[in-house]
Amino acid sequence: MKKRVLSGIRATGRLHLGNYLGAVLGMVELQESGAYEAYYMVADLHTLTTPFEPGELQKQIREVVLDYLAAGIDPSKSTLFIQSQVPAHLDLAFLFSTTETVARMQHLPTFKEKVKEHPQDVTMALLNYPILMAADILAYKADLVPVGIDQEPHLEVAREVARKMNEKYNTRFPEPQRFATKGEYIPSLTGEGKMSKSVEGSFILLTDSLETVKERLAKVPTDSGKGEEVPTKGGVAVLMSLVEIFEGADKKKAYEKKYLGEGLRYSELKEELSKAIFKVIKPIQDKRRELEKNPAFVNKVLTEGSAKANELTQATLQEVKEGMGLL
Ligand code: AQP
Repeated sequence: MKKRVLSGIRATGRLHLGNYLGAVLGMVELQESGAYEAYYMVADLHTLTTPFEPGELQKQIREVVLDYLAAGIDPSKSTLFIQSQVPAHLDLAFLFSTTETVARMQHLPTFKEKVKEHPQDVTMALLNYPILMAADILAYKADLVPVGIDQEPHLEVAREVARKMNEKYNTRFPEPQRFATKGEYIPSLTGEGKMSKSVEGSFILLTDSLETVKERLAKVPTDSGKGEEVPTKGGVAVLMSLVEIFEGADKKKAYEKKYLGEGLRYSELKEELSKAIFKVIKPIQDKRRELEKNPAFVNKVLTEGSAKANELTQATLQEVKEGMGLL
């Protein structure tokens, strides 16, 4: 039997370079390896853990589905589905929540960050986010989870839940590991924190035009372009890491040499970098336009995906309920 892979992205907006490099590229790599059974979802239930607009949700779910398919998720090789259409995720989340304490969840760095961002909206759903994520992964008995490094504390919780369930209730869950990509942490264009859908000015979207990419990079804060040490923080460091990813390590070294020598002209760097980024996202945009013309195909992919996901996860739910004495 093939090992399984599970990953998901919240329906909080269109995907950005961080989502693509940190998660989707890994998802595609594992799909293409042929060595795994891959399950990829739009995490619409996770979207409800921070403030959301009900009237916008269906549109946002669709945006993520289109971005996934356009960026290389191939429904003939991977199972693509919407999380809320697979109810075992919620059943398992409740059952798993009996293994973890409130204090353990409150101490997670991801929880603390969200509390700072949304102090008026610290809901039970937010506190329970890592348990729902453990349910997402363990429902499929997934061994590998292609996600960015920001998700590592949540994976630790998933492993903990797996261990406790196995010890207490005789289930057979593997301890899932993160599958890391080269772009496991893409910094925000503001120079502080990570690139994030919900932080305006932090991201470049996969659907951005060349002009928009240029406008976004133009706003990255820089300095005089000359100094004794190349900055390792802030806007200049962000530009350097994007140069390395999109134009290669040699190009980055050449810019660093200029910074330490005659001086670096950011207008030139940003112009070249914009073009290099757009070269990568343009084919994704072309494919997305084709998919937008074919909603029947997209609907069929999702219907078939949730049917397959439901079948598998109902078997896991049965095992857990039996182990816990509910059946
Ligand atoms: N900056 C990033 N660098 C690398 N990977 C990233 N991911 C997110 N940001 C970066 C990875 O993308 C996947 C989807 O994340 P998510 O939408 O489920 O939640 P998130 O991490 O909270 O993503 P955002 O963009 O920051 O969304 P909002 O603003 O809505 O919270 C995950 O694998 C994540 O690691």
